[in-house]
Amino acid sequence: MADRSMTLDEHLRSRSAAALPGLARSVAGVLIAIGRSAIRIQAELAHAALRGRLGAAGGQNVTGDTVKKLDVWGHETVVDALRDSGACRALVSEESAEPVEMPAGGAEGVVICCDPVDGSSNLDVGGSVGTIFALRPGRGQKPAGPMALGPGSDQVAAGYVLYGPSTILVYTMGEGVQGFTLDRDRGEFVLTHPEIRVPKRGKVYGVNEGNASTWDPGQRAYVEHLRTPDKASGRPYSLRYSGAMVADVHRTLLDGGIFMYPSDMTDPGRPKPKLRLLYEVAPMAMIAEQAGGRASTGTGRVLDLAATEFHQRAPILVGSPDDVALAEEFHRRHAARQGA
Ligand code: FDP
Repeated sequence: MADRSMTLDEHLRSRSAAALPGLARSVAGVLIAIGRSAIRIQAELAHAALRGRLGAAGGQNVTGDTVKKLDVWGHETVVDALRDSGACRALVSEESAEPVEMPAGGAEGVVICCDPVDGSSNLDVGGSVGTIFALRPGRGQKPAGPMALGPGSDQVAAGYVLYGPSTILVYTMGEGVQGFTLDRDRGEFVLTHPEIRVPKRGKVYGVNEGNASTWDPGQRAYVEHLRTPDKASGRPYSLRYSGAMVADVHRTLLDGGIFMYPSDMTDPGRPKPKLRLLYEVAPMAMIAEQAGGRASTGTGRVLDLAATEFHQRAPILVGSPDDVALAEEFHRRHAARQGA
């Protein structure tokens, strides 16, 4: 039975002591560092308008997004916390074209892929945002950054922090999914959501429907199916979409249903996905699977997809296992029809 008063640090220390000594200790050290940086980020978000930190920093990041002041600040905050941990060998961040190497991370140090402030279009309107991260073994390599490449099944831990009405840190080390809420008075994350399990099926879908004209026919048919009333099978589903992946995936994990960011298929020969594989898609896929859910590209398991570039993009359909399986079925049927 999980102890609900346990702090994140206590929880991680108890888990890593029982597991592999070297790597597990580094994983715990880096997760503790992420927890510390999250406490700084949530405080800064709360005061950003007062400190003149809202708005654009000027320029675009390597994937072409407009960079906000808080994106830059969040990246630097995460870098500082990871360096201090002494357990991280490299950081692949949305805000840095090349990995940030941290040679002091030690032979057992891990490589982390992170989007420090995800959903940043919500920043200036007081919406929820998040931090997403995934850890892979550094294997003592120099430089360590390339160890972030390869399939998502190489990830040894993943998680996110949701900055909303409360600050919630959810993580997995490959043994289920645990959620912690920040107790702002104590400055500690406390276990509030032990052993999160995603419902087998939900009643809600989340997708940017403004992009519907760019979807392939299978995706369009699936969403049309969800919108079509049928009492017996619980349709229509409700639509919820916040514009921040962390908030949408968190809701999906707790309440069930499906979150989707399919590729733009305007040119069917050149699919254009939006979300980044290493620090958005693959971490959320690991969390979903560890919670009993499913994560698909539409045609295959996300965690089997091998990253060959640091800022590669991929489509994702993630959530309740029955909902994602049905979405895949629609994609399959329409692909077969097109091939016939
Ligand atoms: P944002 O561009 O605001 O950082 O990373 C991408 C992301 O947010 C996700 O958090 C979110 O789910 C998605 O993009 C929103 O994209 P759209 O505005 O295209 O719907």
